[in-house]
Amino acid sequence: MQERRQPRSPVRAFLSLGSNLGDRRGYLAAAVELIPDVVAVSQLYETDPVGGPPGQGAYLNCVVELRTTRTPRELLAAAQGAEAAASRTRSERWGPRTLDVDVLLVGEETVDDPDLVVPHPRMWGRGFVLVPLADLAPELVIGHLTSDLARGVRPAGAL
Ligand code: A4P
Ligand code: MG
Repeated sequence: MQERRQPRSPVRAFLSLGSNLGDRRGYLAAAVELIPDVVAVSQLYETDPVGGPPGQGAYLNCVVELRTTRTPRELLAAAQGAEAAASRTRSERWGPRTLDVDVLLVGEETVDDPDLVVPHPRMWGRGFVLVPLADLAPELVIGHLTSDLARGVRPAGAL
């Protein structure tokens, strides 16, 4: 008999989006259209770059919420599809980019593979992730979002 996959129950998932090159708002808006199962979008925030080469421009960041049955790996593929559609080229780590989409959380699932780690290992120490995440799921950031992290994250209106 053919093996069947257990149907997955829908869970809340969160992806973070960032852009600091070109038409930043346009890249974020196009990505939100491409990412499947989006049910909510945070406010936009203009944020000081964390890491990377000196002199790069400020980012626009937001977080999207999904209600989804997709696996973390399917969501990584969707994230990378959205990056490719924004003509992102990978040059240097944390360098300027038209679009970066990271998988933050997929329900309670954990993944620890070389090319995919969920929850995103750096999310809890980053204001540019936690401030927009707090718009959608304040209960998740309690105990993580300090005033130090929120510094350098400025409201930039709705998408
Ligand atoms: N990867 C592993 N886990 C994940 C995950 N949960 N979601 C792998 C997405 N990707 C994941 O990413 C490198 C590899 O991470 C991918 O091939 C994927 O298989 P990348 O997007 O190619 O490179 P990167 O983004 O330059 O590196 P990295 O380490 O992912 O950087 P981060 O942590 O994403 O940080 N400052 C501000 N203000 N705003 C920003 O948005 N973003 C970054 C990037 C740095 N500084 C920033 C911002
Ligand atoms: Mg990334």
